[in-house]
Amino acid sequence: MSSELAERLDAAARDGVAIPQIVSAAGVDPDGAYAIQEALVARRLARGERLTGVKLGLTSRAKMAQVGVDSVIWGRLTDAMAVADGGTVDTSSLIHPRIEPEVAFLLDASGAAVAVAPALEVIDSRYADFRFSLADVIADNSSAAAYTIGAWKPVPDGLDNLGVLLEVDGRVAQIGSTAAILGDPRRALAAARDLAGTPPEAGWVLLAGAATAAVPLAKGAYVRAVVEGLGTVGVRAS
Ligand code: OOG
Ligand code: MG
Repeated sequence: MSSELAERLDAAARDGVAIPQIVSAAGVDPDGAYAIQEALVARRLARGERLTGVKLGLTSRAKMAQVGVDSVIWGRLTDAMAVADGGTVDTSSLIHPRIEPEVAFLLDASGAAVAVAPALEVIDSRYADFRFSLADVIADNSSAAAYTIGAWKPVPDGLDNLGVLLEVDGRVAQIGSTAAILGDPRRALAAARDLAGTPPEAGWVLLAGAATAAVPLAKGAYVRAVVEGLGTVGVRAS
């Protein structure tokens, strides 16, 4: 069953066509959903993609409230999802993309952070109306679609209360603080170890989760995130 559900989620992502909440409908629990996620990402790896890291999701109350799911989740990142800072993300095959400001860590082989950067994540639920239960979103690789990382910097002492700004076409869309991310985004390092368990590879990225609610990403928009002290990161949607 898990390979059939993975195949349907994969097809939804490739075709850009939303599907119903097939995972919760099948009575799958969160552990079963992670097995589906693994099978889903294995399909991408079989097509030649390479793992580049891990994302955490729903690490802030703003995000939990936005999607109505209140557990921290994780997903897998691949090279096909990476978009250069200042580059263009192709949204033509996405269903209803949203974008959110994040903090990213660069990991060493022990899972420790060697650098930090401001980041943007594009999420795109494969479920109709962006509605899902916990098991659905886990199986859907935690809505991962694309990500952009700004310039890496050494990890400063205080990361726990930095201002976060999300701008769309030069207008403020969201404001928040890194405190929204598990109280301190550095907690994402332990959370990733506990949740994902998979030993990281040196050079992997960890997305700590969005500091604010996500906003819709329209074709043509230029989106920029600013994290106080860490700098800025931007991406255009085509
Ligand atoms: C789930 C993914 C959440 C985050 O940063 O909180 C996430 C979703 O909102 O669809 O990536
Ligand atoms: Mg995110």
